[in-house]
Amino acid sequence: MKIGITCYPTYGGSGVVATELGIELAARGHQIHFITSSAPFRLTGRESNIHFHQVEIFHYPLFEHPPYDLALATRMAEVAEFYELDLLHVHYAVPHSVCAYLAKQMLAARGIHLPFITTLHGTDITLVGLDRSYLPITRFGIEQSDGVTAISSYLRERTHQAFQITKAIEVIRNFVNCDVYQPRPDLIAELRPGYASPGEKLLVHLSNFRPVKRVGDVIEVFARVARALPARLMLIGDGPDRSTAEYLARRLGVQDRIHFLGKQDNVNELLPLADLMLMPSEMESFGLAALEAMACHVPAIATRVGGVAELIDDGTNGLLFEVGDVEAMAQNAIALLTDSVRLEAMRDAARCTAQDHFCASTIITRYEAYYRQVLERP
Ligand code: GMT
Repeated sequence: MKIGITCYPTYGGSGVVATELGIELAARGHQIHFITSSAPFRLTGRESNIHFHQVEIFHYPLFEHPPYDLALATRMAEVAEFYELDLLHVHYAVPHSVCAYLAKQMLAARGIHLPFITTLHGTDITLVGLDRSYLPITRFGIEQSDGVTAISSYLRERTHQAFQITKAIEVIRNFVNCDVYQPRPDLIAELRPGYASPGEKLLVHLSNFRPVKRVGDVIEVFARVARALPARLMLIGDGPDRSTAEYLARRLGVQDRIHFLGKQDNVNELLPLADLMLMPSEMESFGLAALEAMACHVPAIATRVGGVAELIDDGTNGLLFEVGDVEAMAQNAIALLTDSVRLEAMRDAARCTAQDHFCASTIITRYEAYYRQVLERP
């Protein structure tokens, strides 16, 4: 198939899923055309069957806000026509589903049929799309999509409920390439000493440091853990709450025990170094970061929100807590980190969950089947 993919190409989970999906589909022989504002960050540019079409935005002094949506719709229509795309797959509804709808209508006027699929990821439904300024048009974009997928059952229910739509939504959960994300003893032996001394436990948090991730809770939990046992923390990612995290780390006296790594491309090499992940988010429609850690043999301490329970089975492959309960998260992290038998069992269970239920090999087949289903509709 010839598939156009649009996403936010920066460091969000929806962009990661879209890019990894494109890479996996290209590896299976499909022609993938990324139509985005910049090159998706996980692309190396060396992959076969992958093409990148940058959306150029024309700036004019009259425009207080240059109309990116129009430039994107125009580029989608152009690429679809020039490269004879079979379908467009847009990730994150706002504004991508509406841009795809515009592109589809532009081409329909010229006798070209371009179906499009929207994948809902999270705040496009739970936050941004719910704002009155976006709700009606987001609902319209979803309803006009030829196919809609959501990354968890939770998000599907939430969409039906919040947008009052009856349209069928296919649940296709997040995935991870279990060959790329896996425990690597050689790499651990080589790299871990750079982050933790022998005898120290290593915790990790990976996010885009937005308020929804509650990075402050990560620091609070870690400070309690570090008071109880020798430990270090790797913070991977960057975003608006980074300086708050730095300030809090200083206030709690743990700044020297934290590696602020910023944005990293090779998280698959860093995650396996850790013993435990912290993901105390206010909301996660799924929790891709936890899945990536689990595939690397690292269980997560997370919050019982959104679709997280579709990934983490409390007490088996990770631990779940109420949002903000940093005391319980810390005490349970300490108990787990000092019980090597239980920790090892949880690490094994985490890796098994990723392998058995969320491996790219299984989930990509679901996307391919769904594409065919949408294309075969009259
Ligand atoms: O915050 C978002 O909703 C956007 C998105 C992103 O681009 O970071 O994150 C969501 O998509 C991920 C990939 O599908 C999910 O694993 C995350 O749980 C989800 N984030 C939230 O729901 C907050």
